[in-house]
Amino acid sequence: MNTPTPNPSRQREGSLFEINFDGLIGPSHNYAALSLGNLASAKHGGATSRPRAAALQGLAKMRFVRGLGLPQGFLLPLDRPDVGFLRGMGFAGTDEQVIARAAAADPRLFATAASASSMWTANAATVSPAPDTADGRCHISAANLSRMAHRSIEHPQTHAQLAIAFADPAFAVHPALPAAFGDEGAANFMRLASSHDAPGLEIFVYGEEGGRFPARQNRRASEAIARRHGVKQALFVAQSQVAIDAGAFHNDVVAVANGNVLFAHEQAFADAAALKADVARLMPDAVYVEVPASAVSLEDAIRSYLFNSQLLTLPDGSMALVLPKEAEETASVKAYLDALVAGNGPIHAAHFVDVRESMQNGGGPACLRLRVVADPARVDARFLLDEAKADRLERLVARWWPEAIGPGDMTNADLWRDVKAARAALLDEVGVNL
Ligand code: SUG
Repeated sequence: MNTPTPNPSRQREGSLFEINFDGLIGPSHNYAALSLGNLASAKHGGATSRPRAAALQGLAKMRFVRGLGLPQGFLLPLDRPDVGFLRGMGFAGTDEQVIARAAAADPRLFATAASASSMWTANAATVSPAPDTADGRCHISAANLSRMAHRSIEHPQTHAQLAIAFADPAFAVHPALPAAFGDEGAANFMRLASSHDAPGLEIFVYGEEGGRFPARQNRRASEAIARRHGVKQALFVAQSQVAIDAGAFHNDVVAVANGNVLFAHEQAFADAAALKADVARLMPDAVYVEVPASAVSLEDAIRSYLFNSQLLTLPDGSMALVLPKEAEETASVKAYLDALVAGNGPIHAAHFVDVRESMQNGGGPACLRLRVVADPARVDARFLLDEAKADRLERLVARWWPEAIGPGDMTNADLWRDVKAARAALLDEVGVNL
């Protein structure tokens, strides 16, 4: 990865920017095959993870995006294993006893409590930027992630963290919706706007039950979020069953939007023609870049995570994709991208980053970030990244994060003691009490 020189002088003060808040990958990162319908997670269940390498890969990606001249933030990993959850499931004793007892008695339940899944901050919340909302505030709703047990326990801590990072009155931070209505946050949400600080068209993408895998996003949840955020222009769009059945457990596996561009696979939506017509009507300057199945099959798109890329507007106004290495290594996708950036379309560059540790659990570059359109001066500065902080975080990870976690380590009490100590060191470094 070549890191371009940052150019912070291009950032004007007092205006709105898109800030990517990446999940700092937690020390408990492991492969437990917890996500039905997520093919990468199923495939790597029981493999040995490398938490230290994972977190360093994530930090390298943050540095890279910052190096493109864009502001960069991060969110902290949640406290794992979640002892409170295990106590609720009937395990008692000291924290260490709860962990040891749960790990021995019910390995899958324990893995549920130990997952580092909060790294995928695209699922942390849905964000409606201020220009889109009736009261002119940026509304942020923590996602309940209720369709997967290990993810459903994230939202109380996530909400608490978002309330700290976005405490300024420019933001309204809401708790998660009731669990009956599955909500996956920004992974099932797209925004089109002429520029980040212009009023946008918010597109909420839901799934319908009845297929091979669970549909995680419920239409009523999408409608509730749009209502509570006071979104002025919203569309509600169904994912195609073919895509969910092929492993597109979130919409952001088959589509991504940025600025006035919607980049999507031909088979992403149940009724792409209707979506195109609505977008053209509501946002005449929108550009719909559709990738035909004849160029990239749904299978190749999902395996390579072509669409789980960050589509970014750079300070010079051009657009670039930040994609996983797997996209470069998939012949059909590489050929498509070469032609795309060479053409006259709106996307001018493709950069490839190594986030393999996250990819093996089904999380690409776009899963690892939550986009918040905001004035950086209104965000709690502890959650913003600069070079010096990135250096310190890398040193901390290198010192404290476990090198590897294999299936045999899950009952190792020393490992979990180290994992808790690693997060405590991080919180101490960042100065956040969570
Ligand atoms: O929810 N994987 C995550 C991946 C989330 C990707 N996010 C977006 N597409 N925005 C999930 O399925 C796997 C954990 C395990 O199996 O150990 C996991 O939770």
